[in-house]
Amino acid sequence: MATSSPSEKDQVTNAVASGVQAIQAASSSEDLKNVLSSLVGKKGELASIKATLGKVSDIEIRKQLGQLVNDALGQIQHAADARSRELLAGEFAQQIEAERVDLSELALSESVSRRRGRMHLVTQSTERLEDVFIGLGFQIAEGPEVETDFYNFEALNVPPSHPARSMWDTLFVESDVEGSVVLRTHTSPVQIRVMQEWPPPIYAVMPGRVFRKETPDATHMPVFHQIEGLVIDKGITFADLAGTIESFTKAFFGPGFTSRLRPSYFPFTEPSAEFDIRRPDGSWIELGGCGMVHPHVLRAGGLDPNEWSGFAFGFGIDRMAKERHGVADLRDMYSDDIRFTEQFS
Ligand code: FA5
Repeated sequence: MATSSPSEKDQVTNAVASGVQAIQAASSSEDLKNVLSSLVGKKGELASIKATLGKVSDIEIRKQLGQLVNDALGQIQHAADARSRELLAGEFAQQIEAERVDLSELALSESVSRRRGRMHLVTQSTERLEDVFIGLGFQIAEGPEVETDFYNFEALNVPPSHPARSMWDTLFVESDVEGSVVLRTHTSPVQIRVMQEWPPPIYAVMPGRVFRKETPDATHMPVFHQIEGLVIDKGITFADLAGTIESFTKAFFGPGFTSRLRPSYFPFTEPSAEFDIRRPDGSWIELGGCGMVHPHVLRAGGLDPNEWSGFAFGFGIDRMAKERHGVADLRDMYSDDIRFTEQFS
């Protein structure tokens, strides 16, 4: 029986031995991939032995040699698989270590803690307003942003087709009865909800987001924030309203600021006023509307106007934040432009 020559056998054995050695020496999965392709690829030593098989005339020897080369390829692949598992496990452990976040270090590192985020200017102003009003004895209430026409208008003495509806450009929500659900145009509907739910006397402020169909400009946003105030007690007069606005002005803006009320019109208050505050330099800023709660509104809230009286006010938080931080354009506060936000961090 014919056998392959010892030199060809040795060649294959040596190729396997040096191949396995190269595989063991591979230092990364990437490296291993290259080593393996040079060993078993078309230009590898085993491939060149395989290529010579065609020239071996003895079929038996050709078969033996072919088997030998195939076994050698199998051994190399086996060694490569084992090395690959080792390398991957090491690389995975390395990756976990590299991505580990040491939270204790993060809290201690000054440079990292200086990069902390900050609350939005409007959130900061809202929290400060809440603090000031809590200091004046008020409680905080909140209401839904999606409101019924009843709470947003009707209960506030604005029946359908009332001309005052045009004071607010309303965004409607699709509903079974067309026009009966709106995105609240102001925080005033929360007055009604509070009156219905809280037994008087009531001293409450109600901050929140409101929506109007408006084109954004330096002083107008389609989505902005208001804070509503409601006081219901026995014997409340317009003087209490003026006094509260003045106390708030001094507490929020500082002792150098004063307030004034100008006659105005809102369907839910009678009499109604706009209130402005005077800066120490003598200039005025318009803040919002206010007035004595209209008897129809007290009734919608379930209160007897002969027993209870009160005042309400509502002003724009975004414009106050703009004023407090010297921001020229309301739109900048919502731009998420890093050059803007960095100024306040
Ligand atoms: C009202 O919304 C009344 N609900 C206020 C009120 C409450 C009056 C209780 C009486 C009693 P007005 O539409 O004027 O009123 O809005 C109040 C304030 O919200 C304005 O003075 C202004 O500061 C702010 N504001 C109004 N529209 C915008 C807007 N598009 N963008 C930013 N702020 C606005």
